[in-house]
Amino acid sequence: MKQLDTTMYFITDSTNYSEDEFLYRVEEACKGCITLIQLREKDRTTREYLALAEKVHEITMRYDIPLIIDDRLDVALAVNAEGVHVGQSDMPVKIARKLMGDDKIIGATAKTVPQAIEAYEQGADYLGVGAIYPTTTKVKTVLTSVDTLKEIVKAVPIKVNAIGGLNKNNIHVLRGSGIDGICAVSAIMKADNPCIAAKELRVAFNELQ
Ligand code: TZP
Ligand code: MG
Repeated sequence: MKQLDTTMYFITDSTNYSEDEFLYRVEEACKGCITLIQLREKDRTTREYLALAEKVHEITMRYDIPLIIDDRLDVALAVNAEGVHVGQSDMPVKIARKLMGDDKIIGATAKTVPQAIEAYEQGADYLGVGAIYPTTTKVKTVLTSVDTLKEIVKAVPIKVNAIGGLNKNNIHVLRGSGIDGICAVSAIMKADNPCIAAKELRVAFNELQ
């Protein structure tokens, strides 16, 4: 049975960190009650991505936190990660599912109800929906309204997470939206203490319920 709790989903960004500092922050976040982690690297060669994924997986396995690899099915399969996340211009969910098998977690980005339904029908386990707020993280995205987020939650039976510019002081807009969890990059990655930041964000999310 695959384990999937998307409540506090930490997405990494190694930009501006030495490898040691990055891995330290990943481990601190793992101690801070995150439930899922995604390695998201945009500027690395395949070999660099692979090497980093192996190191991150070694950490996440110790904390029993499933590791999702952004975009790269080959890297996910090579390191035996627990899943992959695909965007609208990445590998279609249907093909990702065929290549990864039923036991792996497949996440997809959706910004509209039709995209969400398509991803669900093709076999996605969860959706990331956003950006809810403008973000400083390097990403090509547009804003998604909380109303659209709510419509997506109603339209599909799989887990739905909100993403984009979220922190403990602004997630109150998600109250009553029915989401299963939140995704955060900067709020944890750039925090003075990623462990405390992850805990605080999770507490803030739990308070919405
Ligand atoms: N997709 C939509 S917004 C985003 C991604 C990957 C980045 C979110 O980063 P942050 O720092 O939590 O705003
Ligand atoms: Mg992508």
